[in-house]
Amino acid sequence: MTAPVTFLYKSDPVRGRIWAEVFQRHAPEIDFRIWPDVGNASSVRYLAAWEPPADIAERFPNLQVLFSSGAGVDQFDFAALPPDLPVVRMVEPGIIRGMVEYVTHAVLGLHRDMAAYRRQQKQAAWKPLQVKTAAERRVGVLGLGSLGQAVLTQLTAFGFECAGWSRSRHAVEGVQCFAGEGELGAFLARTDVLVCLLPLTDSTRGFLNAKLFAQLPRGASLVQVGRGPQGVDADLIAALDAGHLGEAVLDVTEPEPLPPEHPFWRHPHIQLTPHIASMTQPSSAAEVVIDNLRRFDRGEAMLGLVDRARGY
Ligand code: NDP
Ligand code: OXD
Repeated sequence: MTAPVTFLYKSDPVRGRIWAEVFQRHAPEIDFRIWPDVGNASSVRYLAAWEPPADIAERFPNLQVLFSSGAGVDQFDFAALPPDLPVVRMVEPGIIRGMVEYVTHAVLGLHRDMAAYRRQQKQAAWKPLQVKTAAERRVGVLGLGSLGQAVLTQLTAFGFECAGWSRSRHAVEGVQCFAGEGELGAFLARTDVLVCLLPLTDSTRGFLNAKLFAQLPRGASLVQVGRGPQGVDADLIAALDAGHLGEAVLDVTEPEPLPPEHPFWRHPHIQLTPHIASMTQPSSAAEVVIDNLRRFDRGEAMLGLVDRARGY
C-alpha cells in the first residue's frame, strides 16, 4: 500500500474549495485539504500558502514543495524555511490576464489624459487636450517576467512604442529590451509611462526614488503594480508636486491598507487602488499547480521555481 500524499492549502478558504474541486477532477489520488484541517501532518508533502504556518519543517517533516498562492514570494521569510525546500511562485493564465487588463487600462487612461479630464470636470471646465497617437507614447516596463512580457505584448498591439528592462537580457517581439544597471538610464530617458512589475527584493526596495524619477522625461507618469516598499513616498510626492512627474497610478503601497491620513489618498495626481491589479484565479491556478506536481514527480523543472539567492 502506498503512503497517502496530502496537499495542504492555506489561503482564502472560498477559493480553496474551487482548488479542491479541480484536484478532485484531475488529481483524485491526492488528499487535498484546506487549513486548518491538516489531517496527518507527516503525510503533508505539498503546501500552497500566502503565509505559511510557523515552524513548517517541524510541523510537516515530509514537506517537499512550497507553492506561493500568489505571484510574489516576498511575503515568505526564506531564512525560516528549510534551505533545500523548493519554493514555487504562481505563474498562471488568470493572474496574467488580470494584470494585462489593469496595466492596459492604466496606460490607456494616462495616454488619453483621463486624470486631467476628471480634474477639469470638478471645475466644470470644457477644455479639449491635444490627442497624441499611441505610437507617440513611449511605455517602459520594469521587469520582463511572466507579467511584464504579457503586458508588453498587449501594449505593443495598441501601437505604443514599448521597451522593457530586466536584470538579464531578453528578446520580446516589438519591444526594445534593456538589461542591467548599465542600461537603466537609457531605458528611463526614453520612457513617458513607466510601469513597475519588479518583484520586491533587497535590490528593488526603495528603487522608485528621486534619482530614478529624475532620469525620466519631464511629465512622465508612473504605474506601480509591483510592491509598495519599492517606492519612496516622499520622493514621489515631491516629483509630482514639482511637475516632473505628471500622474501616478498606484495599486500597491506601504503599508497596506494605506492609513486614512496618508497624503496619497488626497493627492490630485495620484490614483489609488487597493492591491487589486490582479488576483490568482483558483481554477486555472490549481490546474497549473497539478501540472507542476506532475513535473516534480517526473524530476522535471517546475514552472515558477524561485531562485532563493536572487529572491524571486
Ligand atoms: P517574474 O519573477 O516572472 O519576473 C520578474 C522580472 O523582474 C524579471 O524579468 C527579472 O529579471 C526582473 N528583475 C528582478 N529583479 C531585478 C533587478 N534587481 N533589476 C532588474 N530586473 C529585475 O515575476 P512576475 O512577472 O510573475 O511578477 C512580478 C511582480 O509583480 C511580483 O513579484 C509581484 O510583486 C507583482 N504582482 C503584483 C500584483 C498586484 O496585484 N499588484 C499581482 C501579481 C504580481 P530577469 O528576467 O533577468 O530575471
Ligand atoms: C500576487 C499579488 O503576488 O496579488 O499574487 O500581489
